[in-house]
Amino acid sequence: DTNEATESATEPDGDGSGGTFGSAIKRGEDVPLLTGDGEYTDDISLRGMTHLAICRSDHAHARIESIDTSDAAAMDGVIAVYTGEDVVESGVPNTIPTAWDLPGLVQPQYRMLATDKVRYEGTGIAAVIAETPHAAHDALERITVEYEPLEHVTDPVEAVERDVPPVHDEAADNVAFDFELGEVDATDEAFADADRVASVDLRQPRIIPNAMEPRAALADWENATGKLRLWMTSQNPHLHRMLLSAGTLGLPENKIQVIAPEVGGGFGSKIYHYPDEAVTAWCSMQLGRPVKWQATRSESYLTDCHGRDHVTTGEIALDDDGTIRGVRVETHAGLGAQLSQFGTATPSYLYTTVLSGQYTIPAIHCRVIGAFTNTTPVDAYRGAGRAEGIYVIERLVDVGARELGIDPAELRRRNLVPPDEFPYESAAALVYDSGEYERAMDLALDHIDYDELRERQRELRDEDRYIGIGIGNFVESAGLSPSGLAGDLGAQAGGWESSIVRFDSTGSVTVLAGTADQGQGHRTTYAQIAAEELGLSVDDVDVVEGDTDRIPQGMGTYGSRSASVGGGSIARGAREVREKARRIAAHQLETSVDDLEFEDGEFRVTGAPDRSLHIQTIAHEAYLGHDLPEGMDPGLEETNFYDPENFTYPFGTHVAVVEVDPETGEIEIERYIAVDDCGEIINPMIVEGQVHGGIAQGIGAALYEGAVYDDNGHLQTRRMDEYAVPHSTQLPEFKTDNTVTPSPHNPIGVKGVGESATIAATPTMVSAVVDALEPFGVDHLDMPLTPESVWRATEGDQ
Ligand code: MCN
Repeated sequence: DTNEATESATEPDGDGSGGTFGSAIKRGEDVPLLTGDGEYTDDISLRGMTHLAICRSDHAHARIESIDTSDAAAMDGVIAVYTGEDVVESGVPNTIPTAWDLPGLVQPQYRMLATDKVRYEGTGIAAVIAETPHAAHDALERITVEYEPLEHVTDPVEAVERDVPPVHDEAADNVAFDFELGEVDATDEAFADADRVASVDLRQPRIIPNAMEPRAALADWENATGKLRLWMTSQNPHLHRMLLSAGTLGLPENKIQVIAPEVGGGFGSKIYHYPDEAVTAWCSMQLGRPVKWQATRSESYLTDCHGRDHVTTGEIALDDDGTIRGVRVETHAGLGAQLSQFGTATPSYLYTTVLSGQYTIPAIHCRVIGAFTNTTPVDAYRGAGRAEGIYVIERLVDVGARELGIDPAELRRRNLVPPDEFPYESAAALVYDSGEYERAMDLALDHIDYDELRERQRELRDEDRYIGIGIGNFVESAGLSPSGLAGDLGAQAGGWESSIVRFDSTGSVTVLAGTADQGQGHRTTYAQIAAEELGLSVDDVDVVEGDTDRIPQGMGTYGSRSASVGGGSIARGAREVREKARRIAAHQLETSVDDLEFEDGEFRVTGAPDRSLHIQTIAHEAYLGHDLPEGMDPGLEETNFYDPENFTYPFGTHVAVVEVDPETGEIEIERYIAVDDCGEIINPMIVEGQVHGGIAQGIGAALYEGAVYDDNGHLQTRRMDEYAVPHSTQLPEFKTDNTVTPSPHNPIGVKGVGESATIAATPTMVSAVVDALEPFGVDHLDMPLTPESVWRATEGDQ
């Protein structure tokens, strides 16, 4: 039931296309990655390189009384020890800026190294530079910091409601923002008029992203040219260049080169501009020597931005016939101790705007209180905001179905946005581009013979066996554009993407893309897009990403935007290249452009097929420049900027079948079906891989994961054996399927897929377990659904 992988690039098959778009071509990038030839940041060494280790606070909240670095500085191999005061004295701007403003946002100072207070365990206080990593880490032990401990708070509700010393003096009540979306009066009215109201109180725990490669940076400051080269684990080198330049280091962008070599996973955590990479760069600028920093695994757990951390009350208003009349939500969102770049956008716009899910809901109102807490900063983790929002609406639909005694699939069906309503403007302010929600839902339910399985569920209950069927319908806003809209809402960066499509004189093509892969397979899928447009084989196309000096502009990889925005840009650029080649062909074949057909890379004169020129021959001619149309410049390449007119809206339905053992609380996942619609599919095998990974992370969040802070504000889950991610043996075989509803506004009809399954899997799993527990009167259970919490629920103790 999976897509067959072909051994190598498929041959072009005509119609102006290489026929490679849509093929399950094996990922070209995998051979070096799997054989150890991939070059990651820590694999790079430079002459005279030094090593950085960062001294971090072991208090959650404390005033720094003194820092004594003299013993550390005197150790063998130690070159320098710097504190936050040294950074201040150096005169650099020294801010870690947010990238998304909100009305009334409190933006406290965020510096590279703390000088006055530490606000979460892991706050950077001092930097040790040594000849070896070991010497640098050993020296950390010799730094003496005296603290005056302060009361701390880790819970976003307590932060706002309890009388605690504020995390930042600027926000006395710990409220960074108080955000509202939707019509409060219309929603109140809908609730007053509706036949029934159901509600749910829920928590979405903090998730730690767990990329396989911990963050790393290598900075090389060149005194002679005043230029900084920075290799780093980045999902968006151009964004890092922008954020580092003016706000942090005081350098113009053309004096910074950011290079992201191979990056071993990100899941959002490598989008952000953290203090650590900036400190690495600053230390190199001080010493005039290369400086490398490689986070340890525990350091990553402690300092990589976490995800989620929501405490929510949701209500749904319904009529007896199952019509949803309104939704009302209030959420406390934990932001951590500092504002990460998109830590403001994630729980506000990205979260609230998907609260309509796949349904026609006339009235929606949501309030989000963004709270500072003494914890690691929180930002976008795979599914960012959309995952949290879809979780809320799907839980609400389930409790609503229970309240009305209507089957949960049926209640969903009655409220789906019908296909002829697109483009559909939801009450949560999004305009969904296209969708066939019922088709995808039916396909998913057919895979499990839904009605029969419901029957079996009833029979098994008589035998004290408890199976549950969970349904997760999702729609996702992917792509984060257009730029003008993002700007109106507070973004400090654009939503466009840029690429260069370049033929060389031998007829090979290089695609230079502003996105940056961390495992998604861009080198393969981008080659497929360009090859398709140019009538070539993917073997003719090289894809380059992740170097701001080679690729002048870009925005990066997040928000499942690379295929639609990056890929859209490449397709547009390739089409422009093709049109220039057509004009050269027409000129040399002495015909008009309208008389040329393009097939298999060949321009043929209509009706005279022996008169033809291949696009690769034209590339050679374009660089010779001997015989071009009058006024045409030589060369065959195009730079494209693409700013889409809307997000794309992937959607689908996931279904899980579980059996719960009430004696032990153990959950057995019997079936897992994922039907995803990401528009036109560039590479079905890569899409399936994305869905598999996404489901694993969604199931992880539902059943196992969650950061735990103890009473002292210490992170208890700081190692792999303390933070449970699912093993492959704990996951069932996934059955994946697709429907294809093209995005009408995207040049290649694609929608994103990178986050879809993470968004869908979490509510699907919770829905399944709660469904199994219906005979025990359980309406909702908070994640993670550990055996203990499930067992307690069966005992009536929730
Ligand atoms: N694709 C396709 N056809 C489509 C849509 C996508 O073939 N209709 C392909 C794309 O060409 C790309 C891949 O699927 O190779 C994912 O595309 P897209 O949905 O555009 O997502 P991005 O490439 O922008 O990746 C970002 C997304 C996010 S936001 C997170 S988080 C995430 C994810 O991707 N983190 C990942 N998937 C990940 N996969 C790996 N291996 N590692 C991560 O850190």
